[in-house]
Amino acid sequence: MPLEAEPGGEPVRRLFFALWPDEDVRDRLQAVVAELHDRVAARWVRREQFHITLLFLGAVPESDVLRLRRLELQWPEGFELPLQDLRYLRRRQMIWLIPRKPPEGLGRLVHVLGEGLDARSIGRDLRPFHAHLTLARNARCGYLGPSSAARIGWTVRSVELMESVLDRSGAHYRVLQSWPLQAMPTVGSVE
Ligand code: 2AM
Repeated sequence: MPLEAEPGGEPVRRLFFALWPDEDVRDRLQAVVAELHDRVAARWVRREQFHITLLFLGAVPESDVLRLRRLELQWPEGFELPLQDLRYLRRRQMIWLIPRKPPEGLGRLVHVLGEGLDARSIGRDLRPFHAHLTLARNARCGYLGPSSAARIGWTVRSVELMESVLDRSGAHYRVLQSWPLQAMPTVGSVE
């Protein structure tokens, strides 16, 4: 299905699925920003806005928003998501934080989600998924070097349906729905 807004005047909302960090992970992400802040000119993502987009839906007609909120899927297990590498995308002027090796659990989650939406004919951005957390836009810098703070261990236990609301100060994100992933096996458990 195409991603364009629905014709016919039905109200639409700008939605995406994301991983939404807890306060502890936000603190550590903010520490990475604080470390870079003085040496890189950029529009930094605010602490309360940090997230990783899994699938971008774009303009979703109101009638599909309820269907999405009631989505029932066979969610995979939660997983550990280490974010350790800073990447500067010169052409796009963005700074990303990325996992050196995206965990299999992340790929599984994006796959389950994509299949689930396709089976329900809900349109989405079909571009391939590149795991990243955007730290900054309009960034102008050279080599970023390693960040001592950028060794973030994030235990992902849920997936979120997000709404992006645009106002004069830019985009604001809010969680519309959250689904728990399957519990991870306990490490070291003995039969
Ligand atoms: P970005 O951080 O790499 O820009 C909300 O817009 C979120 O959806 C952002 O995290 C953005 O990723 C992501 N996104 C993915 N595809 C998008 C698209 N086609 N338009 C706008 N945002 C998109």
